[in-house]
Amino acid sequence: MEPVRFELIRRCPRTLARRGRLHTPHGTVETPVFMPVGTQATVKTMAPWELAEMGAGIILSNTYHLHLRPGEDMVREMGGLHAFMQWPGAILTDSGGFQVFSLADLRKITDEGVQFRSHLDGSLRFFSPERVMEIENALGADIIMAFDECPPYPASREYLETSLRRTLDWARRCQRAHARPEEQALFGIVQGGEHLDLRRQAVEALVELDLPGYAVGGLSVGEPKPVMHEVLAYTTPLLPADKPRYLMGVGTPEDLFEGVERGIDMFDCVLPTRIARNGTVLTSRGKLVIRNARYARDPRPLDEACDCRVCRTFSRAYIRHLIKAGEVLGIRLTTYHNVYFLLRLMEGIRRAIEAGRFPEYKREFYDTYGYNES
Ligand code: PRF
Ligand code: ZN
Repeated sequence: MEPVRFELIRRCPRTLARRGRLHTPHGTVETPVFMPVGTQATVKTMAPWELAEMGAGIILSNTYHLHLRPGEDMVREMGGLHAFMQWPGAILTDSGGFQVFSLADLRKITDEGVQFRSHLDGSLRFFSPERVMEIENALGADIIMAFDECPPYPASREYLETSLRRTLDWARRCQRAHARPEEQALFGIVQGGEHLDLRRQAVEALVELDLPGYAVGGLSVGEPKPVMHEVLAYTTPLLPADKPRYLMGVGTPEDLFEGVERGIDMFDCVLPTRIARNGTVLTSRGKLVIRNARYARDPRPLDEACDCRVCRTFSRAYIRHLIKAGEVLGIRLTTYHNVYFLLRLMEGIRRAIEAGRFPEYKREFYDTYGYNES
């Protein structure tokens, strides 16, 4: 029995959008879903009960960061990641196959794995597929990602071929080394850059492994949007319809619509939490920079169309004041609202797919999004 079972409930008759349900050992997650990012075993500034209150069902955390600090042995001793951070919902851990390439110093990649220096203390480390599985098994997330290489954009065709061969070999090694397949679902990651034939090759090799889910990686790394859309539209129909598909590190409101339209079920992105900490909020009319002087005496909520606790309670003027004064509550409030905003957006998308009106819902969203000055 797979620990994570995907149930397909409904498909949009006019797009590739799907409405599904992900049954995990830590609850059922309605899809399409947005997963808030909790890199350091915390969704920055949010208590787990706040995430639960806003309706988050699954969050993402990171192998790379938790291995470096506090270390997976300590997390295991504390009962695993769920118990350690007191998050009752589902957790997915990314493999470090992205962070090693974006954060670590002095990387040396071989077929065996990646040697690198910790960005925290410079200590020498080695990640192989086997080592990463050991770490992800110790952390104990419900969904664990295979160790991959996320190549930069642009990269030469030759480099992408070599890199993909390695990523596919690593996926096979991850599956072999995975010690807890009954408790944790291992997802494979499709790479291949902008080359459709490489994407196809990646899908074929990974589907051969019959994994419980598949991710599309290597996108939103600087390529033009039309490239991402083309790769997605080409790749998702090649994947088995009865398995969940996860688009890694993608999550602007527009990207969520475009991804869902092309058959994606799961997303994660630091966007809502990151921009919240510099005082930017997502609203139904686009982004709003709350530090701006024009909000100094604005009695309205962050988003007049939002019913989150923050919007039901505080004015733009007050939140702007907190942020300007460097008060921690300010970024807690903007974070809460932003995560809530994306969770409600996904809820709206799910309802629209159920009602057979996803394309109309998308158009309605684009009609108002981006028109800030109400
Ligand atoms: N691989 C992994 N994590 C990721 C990515 C990837 O390609 C991306 C690319 N957008 C984000 N996070 N393992
Ligand atoms: Zn709100």
